[in-house]
Amino acid sequence: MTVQPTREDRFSFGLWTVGWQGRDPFGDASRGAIDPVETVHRLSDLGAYGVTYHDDDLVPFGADEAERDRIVQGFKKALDETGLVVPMATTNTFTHPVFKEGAFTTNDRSVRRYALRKIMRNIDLAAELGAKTYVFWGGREGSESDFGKDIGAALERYREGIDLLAQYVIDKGYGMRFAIEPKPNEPRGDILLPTVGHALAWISTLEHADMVGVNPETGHEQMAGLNYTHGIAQALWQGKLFHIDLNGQSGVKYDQDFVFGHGNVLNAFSTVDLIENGLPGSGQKYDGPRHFDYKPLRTEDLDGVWASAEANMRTYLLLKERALAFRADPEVQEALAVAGVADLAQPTLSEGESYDDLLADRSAFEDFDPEAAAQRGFGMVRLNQLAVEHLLGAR
Ligand code: ASC
Ligand code: MN
Ligand code: MN
Ligand code: MN
Repeated sequence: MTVQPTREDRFSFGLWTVGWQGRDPFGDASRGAIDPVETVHRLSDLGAYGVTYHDDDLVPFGADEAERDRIVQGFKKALDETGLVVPMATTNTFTHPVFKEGAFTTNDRSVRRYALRKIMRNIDLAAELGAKTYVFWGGREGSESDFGKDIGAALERYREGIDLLAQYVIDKGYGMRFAIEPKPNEPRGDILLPTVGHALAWISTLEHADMVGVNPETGHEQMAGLNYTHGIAQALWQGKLFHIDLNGQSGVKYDQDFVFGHGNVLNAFSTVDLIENGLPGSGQKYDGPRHFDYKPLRTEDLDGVWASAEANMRTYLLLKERALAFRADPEVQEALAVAGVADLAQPTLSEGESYDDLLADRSAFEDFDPEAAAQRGFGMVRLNQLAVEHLLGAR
């Protein structure tokens, strides 16, 4: 069983993931900071291909130009030495208290203008580092009071901001795409664009909608009680799955950011199956990085941090192996046929058939026997059990 990650697997990690020091609302940091240069080397040794960052993960907030330059040069040197790439970058518009009421959508216009400048500055750096995707996670865009925010105006300002940044990227020739990352709540009581569906609908209103997609995070959809695999499937079908944040979550509660698979493991299995096998009916397949956005548990020491990074990749590769075996199993293929899964790819009307033809087709209604059709068993439980048995390594 080969579970050794390689560059071809295209695993990537945020600096902020392994770098999380364990600070939570109830407790102080339980670990020291890790230098980004060390992170690049450790991730490379573990077999990852990419590293991602928020501006402030790399260069501490408020550092002067000379310090910024020194840090960026050191980071670039580590990338050169290891061959690691920066596929994606993003902005921290949530930690500093200046963003406590929002960034794109705060009621304070001066903070909105400052946020745009902070983002543009990091987009320049992201382009220099070769990033092709720029993520927007609007953790502070939202409210706790339904009376404190004009939601319509907030969505307009969000649109104004993303439209401006898209125009900036086009004018600069950066060749970058944007990915909006939904989350229902935390840190704000209610966050704007809370789910993949909300984000997709809002994206359709943008001036450069073609260059804006989504970056769904496993746990964020599950915090809303939703099925992550369905969410990324719809985004994929709409040509909008630009990036993914894989992690683990156990039900509807605070954002746990567990290791991928440490939570709803059956859904993690269907997630990997979808990523690796695509949507058979429409032939669409995700081809971006397998990015992990998790937090090593606060209980871990530094050795535990690197072991947890490895755990994400091992889990992914094990699930990938199971997914391939599942698809290749003749009994699974038979169960899929009984369930009629592939039949759904057949259009409901024949080619050239009109609704008049449908109305004239007596077999579709007048002679159709709904009682007989209702007798059909789809064998979904058997199919699901086969998935569980493959997942458990029993087949
Ligand atoms: C991001 C992103 C998140 C948050 C979180 C910060 O950029 O994708 O989910 O920031 O990781 O702790
Ligand atoms: Mn999260
Ligand atoms: Mn994320
Ligand atoms: Mn996160």
